[in-house]
Amino acid sequence: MTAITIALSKGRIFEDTAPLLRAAGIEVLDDPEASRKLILATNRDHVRLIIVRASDVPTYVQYGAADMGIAGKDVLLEHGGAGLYQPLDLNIARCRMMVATPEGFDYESAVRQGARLRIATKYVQTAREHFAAKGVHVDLIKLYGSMELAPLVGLADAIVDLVSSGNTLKANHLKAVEEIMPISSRLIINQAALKLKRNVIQPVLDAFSAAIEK
Ligand code: PRT
Ligand code: MG
Repeated sequence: MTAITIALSKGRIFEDTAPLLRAAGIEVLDDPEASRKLILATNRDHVRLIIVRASDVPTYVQYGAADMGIAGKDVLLEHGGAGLYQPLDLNIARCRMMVATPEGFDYESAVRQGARLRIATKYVQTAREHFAAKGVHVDLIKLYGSMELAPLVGLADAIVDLVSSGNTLKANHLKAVEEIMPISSRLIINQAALKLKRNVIQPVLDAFSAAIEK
């Protein structure tokens, strides 16, 4: 039988995907949180998982090193989506892409006055498009993590980051001032693999589609 490789990140995406895989008859045999293995076997001989950084999932699928994968819309917008077929919003790992500032910062009035804002973010493409559409001039500062720190130490006026419970913002005396977009994770498929391995990929796609919470 044609073999397929599915790329996933551990943590919330793996946790939310395991029930969907189960619905497709795929049981993962190792626990990615406990195991140091990067290639995980499943109960189906022809299906294996690879565990990669969330932001690397589209790259593995784009180049066909994985046939399919699951990635957040945040990650897909930064990647650009080249070579990827994105048939399904899985409605998992949901959160919101937000602009956030220190509690005492008057964002509305800074925007109204046409101030130039320094924005720290991991999501430079999304941030650039958002502020360009609003006509706000920004200097974007690329960070790779802990964006919440940037306004606290004078690196930036505001951040663009993902928010789910809001606890991280609150703990750092920041407030969300604008929603950019809701975020969830999508199934992505290598365009060539979809044609060449449709016999294996289509049933997984159908099972996911039937199992997702609308
Ligand atoms: O963690 P790592 O640096 O390896 O990579 P990653 O953060 O890209 O991966 P991971 O596994 O943490 O997230 C994978 C995907 O989950 C992201 O691409 C999003 O699509 C989605 N997701 C859903 C989130 C969140 N919710 C989320 N809350 N990703 C990150 N966060 C972070 C956020 O950046 C902030 O630092 O959680 C913090 C805020 O959480 P609250 O609950 O305090 O608001
Ligand atoms: Mg993370």
